[in-house]
Amino acid sequence: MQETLFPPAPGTVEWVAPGAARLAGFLSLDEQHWLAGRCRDLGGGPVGWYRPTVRGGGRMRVEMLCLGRHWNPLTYRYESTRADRDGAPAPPLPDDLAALACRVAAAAGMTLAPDICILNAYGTDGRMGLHQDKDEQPDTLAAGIPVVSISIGDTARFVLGGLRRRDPLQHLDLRSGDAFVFGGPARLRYHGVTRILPGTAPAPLGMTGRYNLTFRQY
Ligand SMILES: O=C(O)CCC(=O)C(=O)O
Repeated sequence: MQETLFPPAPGTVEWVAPGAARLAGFLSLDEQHWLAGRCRDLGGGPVGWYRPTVRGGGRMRVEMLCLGRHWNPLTYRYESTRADRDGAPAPPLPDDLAALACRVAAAAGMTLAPDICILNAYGTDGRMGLHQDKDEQPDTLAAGIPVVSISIGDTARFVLGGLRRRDPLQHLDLRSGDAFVFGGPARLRYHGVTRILPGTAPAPLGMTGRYNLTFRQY
């Protein structure tokens, strides 16, 4: 499915697949501004952004910071410290960010008790290959507890596939302030980001590139 020419009206919950919804314009501009500042501060903090190397030696095309638990790109496991980087403990997931994720999940009629946030910073040439989020606990995955994703800054071309890598892909734009939720039967769908559209961030945010926060329950 190609992205439609006109974005959906703000405040709508647009089901793109069973269990997968885009909530366009979920955050007001003020909230986006606040969240961009939170991302900047967290990423610039003492345990901040780094560019991970994955199994096989490839470097990711994003900078990452994990809150709550660290996702180790070499083992594909969640760990308490950043063993693949500097051994520092994963910073805690702040309550205000966790509360925001709960608000998004509730708007889509789902519940989540987030204890992890993977915060990604995309440059204008950033992207993320097609993958499944399946490193949380088996019970979480089996229950279809959702992943909540929030986008800030430049628009991302997001792809949502099926449960098999070769399944057809839907192309969706995720704009600044949009949320995306995938749980239930969509929890293990493949997804990724094919490109960032430079210069599309709302001017008042004064940023280039994109932040994406994905909240998960371990
Ligand atoms: O940046 C996005 O929209 C997707 C991020 C993602 O797929 C992930 O962190 O697992």
